[in-house]
Amino acid sequence: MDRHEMEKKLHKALDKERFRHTMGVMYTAASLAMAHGCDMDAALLAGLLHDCAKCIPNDKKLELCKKHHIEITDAEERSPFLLHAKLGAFWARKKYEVTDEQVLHAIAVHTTGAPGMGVLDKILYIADYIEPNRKKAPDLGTVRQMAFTDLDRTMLLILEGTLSYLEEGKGEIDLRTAETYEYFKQQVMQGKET
Ligand code: DGI
Ligand code: FE
Ligand code: FE
Repeated sequence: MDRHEMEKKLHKALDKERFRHTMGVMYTAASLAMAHGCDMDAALLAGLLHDCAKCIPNDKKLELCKKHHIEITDAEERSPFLLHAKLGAFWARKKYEVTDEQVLHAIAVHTTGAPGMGVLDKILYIADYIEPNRKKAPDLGTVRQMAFTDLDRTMLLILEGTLSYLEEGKGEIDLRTAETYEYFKQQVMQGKET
């Protein structure tokens, strides 16, 4: 299946706003790939499909994960929207015929992040946060500028923002998100020492 065919399929599967966000993430991921010497086609594909499982009811997400033996953490059980990342990777493989494991991994970890994330994983995570249609975060200007020069520091900045948002009582922190934050804190500290 080529990218334009996928786009048509997603246009039906997503609501208008999610589709607009998807296009924003796709092109932002491509730009970040250019800036950081990463495969642009992989970035486009990851951006295009990252939220492909977003627009289904939460109970259906849980049901589908159980049916397909996709692991559900305690935090995911209580906040099933988090599962759209793992389920998205599953659908990217099954419904959109993606075989590139790096693309599938980037989709699977795009919401919580993961320790040891690769370049494509970071690009998708960051593109999701900074794409032009996003307007809510207070530090977006700084994050957008930093994204084109330093992926690790950008990850840390976004994770700090996400954790403080969740700590305000906006949601339960998944273990993965906390581990990812610790990982990037280490990465950035080590980078400063050398
Ligand atoms: O699907 P999108 O809205 O485009 O973006 P996303 O998949 O990155 O999801 C963003 C939301 O996920 C944002 O509101 C913060 C939330 N989030 C990230 N990590 C965690 C989390 N929510 C909870 N409850 N726990 C987490 O660890
Ligand atoms: Fe998402
Ligand atoms: Fe998204």
